[in-house]
Amino acid sequence: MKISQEMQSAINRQMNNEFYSAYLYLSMSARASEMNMNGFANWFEVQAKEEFYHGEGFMKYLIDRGGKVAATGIEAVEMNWTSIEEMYQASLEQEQVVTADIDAMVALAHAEKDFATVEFLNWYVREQVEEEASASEILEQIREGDSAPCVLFQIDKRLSKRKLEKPEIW
Ligand code: OFO
Repeated sequence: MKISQEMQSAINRQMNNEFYSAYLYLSMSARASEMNMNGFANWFEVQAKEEFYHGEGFMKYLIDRGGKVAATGIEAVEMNWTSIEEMYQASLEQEQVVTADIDAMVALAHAEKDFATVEFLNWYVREQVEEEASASEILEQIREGDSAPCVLFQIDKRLSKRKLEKPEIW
């Protein structure tokens, strides 16, 4: 079964959204580096690379289904965060938007009886649980420490150890 035009548009939109997430996290990595918070910068950089794989996953799936990839412009990032806390708040908000978008795609796939796409999207549904949980966990830790420098430095040290693991999406 060939993918529908509506699903093709939704996948292209979501591919763009994932690449925007990559751009967003890379921008946060730059800001964190400017603040000499190199552990946070590492975490955001790894996150940006993961997002690239998420976007690429949509692209490859669309090709496998005989669809046409549309690489439209990626939105500019408003880099006006003044603290690490604001960056994690913005991360959490972005992940909540992505979760809602993926959920809407799953609903569309069910309505179209496109079970291959349902199966494909299930990976992203599970991934979003993790994405929201990790952003909110770090945000809470920062808030519990009341953004005190010693707490921030401890978290920074821990996050410097995050390494990229290429996800097996499809
Ligand atoms: Fe791709 O999960 Fe974050 O945005």
